[in-house]
Amino acid sequence: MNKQFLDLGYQPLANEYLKNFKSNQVKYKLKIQFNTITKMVSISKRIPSNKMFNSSYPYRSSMSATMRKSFQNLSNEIKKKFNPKMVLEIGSNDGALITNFHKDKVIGIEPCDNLAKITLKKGYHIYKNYWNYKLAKKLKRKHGNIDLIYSANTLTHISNLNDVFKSISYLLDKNGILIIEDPSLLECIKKVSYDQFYNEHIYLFSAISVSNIIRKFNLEIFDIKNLKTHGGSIRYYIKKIDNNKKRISARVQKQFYMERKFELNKLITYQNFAKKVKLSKNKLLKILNKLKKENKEVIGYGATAKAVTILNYCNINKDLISYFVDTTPEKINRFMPGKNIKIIKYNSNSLKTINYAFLGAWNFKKEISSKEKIFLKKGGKFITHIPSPKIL
Ligand code: JHZ
Repeated sequence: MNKQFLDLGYQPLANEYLKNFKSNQVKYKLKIQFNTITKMVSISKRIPSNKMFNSSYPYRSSMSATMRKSFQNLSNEIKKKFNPKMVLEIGSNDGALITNFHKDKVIGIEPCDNLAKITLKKGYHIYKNYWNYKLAKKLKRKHGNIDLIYSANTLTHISNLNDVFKSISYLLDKNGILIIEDPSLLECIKKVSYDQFYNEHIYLFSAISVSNIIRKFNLEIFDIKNLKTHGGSIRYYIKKIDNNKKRISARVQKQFYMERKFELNKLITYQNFAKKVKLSKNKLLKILNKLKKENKEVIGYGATAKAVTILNYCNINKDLISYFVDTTPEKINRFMPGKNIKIIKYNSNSLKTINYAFLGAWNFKKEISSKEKIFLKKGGKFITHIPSPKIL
């Protein structure tokens, strides 16, 4: 049974960066719910995939050194540990992972035409499709069973999870491995990172909820890795239940233990989280309003989807954050969704005359801090809302 616990107000599509600001940009009610039976946390209103993931999707996985390194490390691990005949990536984006593999040993699935083109041009084998059973059948006819399927930050974006895992289980070799990684619900609760919720993130996974759903399709988690990426993610290593060759790592039980310890299986945890979200909003607004009173300019660093949730939920306008800087070509000279706040192309002088920068990309704090040593040295300050709003 679904129980709503958080209302983040009206939110535009998190990656709909308009060229010209429109005060009537379409917004959707964003409410978050917990299923007391499956223990799944999800948003209550689903937007059709083709409205969000189309030929002008701006998010590029390879825009940060941190993510490029993470995908490179994973591809080395896959080659060394599993040595698969073929890797299939669901949601290959601009190729941050697949370009680490030989062109004949990897297939990408990417429905966004602009992103698919990037890897197609490099000679990779890409299917410009949404992931579903029909596609899985087509792939099986063409390539046979696949021995390694990988997906990062994609499956949580697909509404019909039963179809997702049914299709994977159908295509995966009986001794095959499925690796998925997505932001961790436990980390979100601990860090009060409510900005992990936006229309694209239909689900926020925990080991408990993933395990509950995949079991229906003869799949089980055999290992888990906690990652620092995207504000705390979990990489799940999954196999078929009837494949007894792989033993279940102790890390899996440890994760279940931690998630139960933090009571991720109980509604009250989410109700308490919702209270903390309200406090976080008030505290952030207090900081920004105080700086405004003191005539201090604040800019945003990293025009993230996450920041869109914050701006629209807290009703932050350009009087509080005057503009954002970002490196993504697809976002530059556009407006933060739902807000009259412009995104300016980042360059090494972007922070030269700036004193305060709000970390929209707080998940890259380490990478950004080491890049912005001069800013910090001259007394520049970052502002973050994680885990609690403060000037760093
Ligand atoms: P980043 C997206 O969310 C959307 P976002 C999506 N739904 C998802 O699941 C997650 O990714 C994984 C910029 N930047 O990765 C680049 C700089 O400008 O936190 C990006 O626009 N300079 C698919 O948007 C943004 O910040 C820098 O030095 O919340 C980071 O976006 C760095 C490091 C980043 O994802």
